Amino acid sequence: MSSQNSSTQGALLPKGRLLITGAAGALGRVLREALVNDIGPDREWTHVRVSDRAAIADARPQEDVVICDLADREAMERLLVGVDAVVHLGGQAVETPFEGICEANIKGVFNLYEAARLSGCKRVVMASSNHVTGCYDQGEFVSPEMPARPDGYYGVSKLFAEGMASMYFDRYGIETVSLRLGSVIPKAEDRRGLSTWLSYPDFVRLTHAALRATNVRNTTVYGVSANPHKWWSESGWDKIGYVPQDSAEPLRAEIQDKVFPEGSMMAKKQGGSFLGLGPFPRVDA
Ligand code: 15L
Repeated sequence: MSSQNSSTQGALLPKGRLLITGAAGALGRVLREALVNDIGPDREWTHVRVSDRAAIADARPQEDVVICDLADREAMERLLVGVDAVVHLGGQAVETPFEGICEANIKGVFNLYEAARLSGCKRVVMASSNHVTGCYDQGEFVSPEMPARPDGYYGVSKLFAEGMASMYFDRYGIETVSLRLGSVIPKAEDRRGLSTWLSYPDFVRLTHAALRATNVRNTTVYGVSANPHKWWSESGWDKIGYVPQDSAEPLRAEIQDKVFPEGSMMAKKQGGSFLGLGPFPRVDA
């Protein structure tokens, strides 16, 4: 899905109340750590609510913790009350049987946007994924304007999220920056990662940019570090002001031979290991 109905990069959003879903997960923890000094009456965020289905063991005094299941519509409506902007990191993060994806990533995203509409929330930063285009061949250069080619139910669910972002902007004016994240891990681990790696600091830069830019309308960008052999376009980066500073390339000698078996879908397609998952046996109720 191409969703570049975005326009200019702008100044910072006004101070406000931020919600981070998926706050107990790896990306949630990285983002919360980076934001810790930005919370307070005179800071960028006057109030930060952190939410997850799991307990948030390391919550800080300035974080308002709410345990919430994305699939619970009423709970989501309560969660969004008083929120100006959301970073949506919650949901299923890997390829699984459809049932799990459906609850967390389909119903969950519906609940998120409906709750945002009802509460008057103005901005969503959506953790989308490179798996929206995971069936392009490795080495092919892909931009957000090109047709989606999801590599599994997870990728399809992220495409659904991007569709919801588009519809909720066009109909209700809620702005979204969808981040088609690459491999957000401490360091690149294999040859694919030389193209797909997004460092933790660049993930924080990207998320900050997506939160702060004004007049983003509905924009989709790839989230990747400045890897010289990345497969994804920088389209939209200038609009939100994202400038990556890290690169996986220094690890090339160490990891370039770590690859899936030649000829396998996992070696051929951009989605890598996700192409090795499924079809799944039927899950009976
Ligand atoms: C993702 O979107 C997933 O959440 C993560 O588990 C990784 O698979 C990553 O993409 C990737 O493509 O490396």
